[in-house]
Amino acid sequence: MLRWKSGVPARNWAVPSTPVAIDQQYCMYHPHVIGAMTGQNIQISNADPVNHNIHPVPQTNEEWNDTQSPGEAPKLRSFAKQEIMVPVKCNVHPWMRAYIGVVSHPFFAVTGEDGSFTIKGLPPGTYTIQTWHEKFGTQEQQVTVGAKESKAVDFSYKG
Ligand SMILES: [Cu+2]
Repeated sequence: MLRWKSGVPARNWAVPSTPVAIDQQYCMYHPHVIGAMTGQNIQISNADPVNHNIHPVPQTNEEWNDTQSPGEAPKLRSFAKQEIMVPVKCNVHPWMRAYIGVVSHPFFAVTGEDGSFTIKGLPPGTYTIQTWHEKFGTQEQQVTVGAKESKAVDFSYKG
């Protein structure tokens, strides 16, 4: 997960109307890491033939948990405040874990299988970009982007 940590102008950035999906399947969360804007809906679904109980454990947002039985309709939930990251557990299956990054602006991304990411539409300026990894923590870099300019930013983690 990456986001612009500082430099983004304070603005009422539009919240995407499309929810971010998280699915409970084979007793795992898919995907393992998601990013959502503050106030953006997170759509939780259960594809398994068993009950799950999704239970985010935030530090600054309100905590909640929800039982979802097999075949039950997807639920929509959201977080009001920025929080990097909200760990998610399942009250039924102790090994289930996911992480939700809640960001106050739309300039964030979750890396793909190959580690790549794209963040579009950033206004020109100087920014600090921060990465987050479940095991290897955070890293930061400063980047200046001009109007209509594309910049490549590389991070490497030693495992
Ligand atoms: Cu579960």
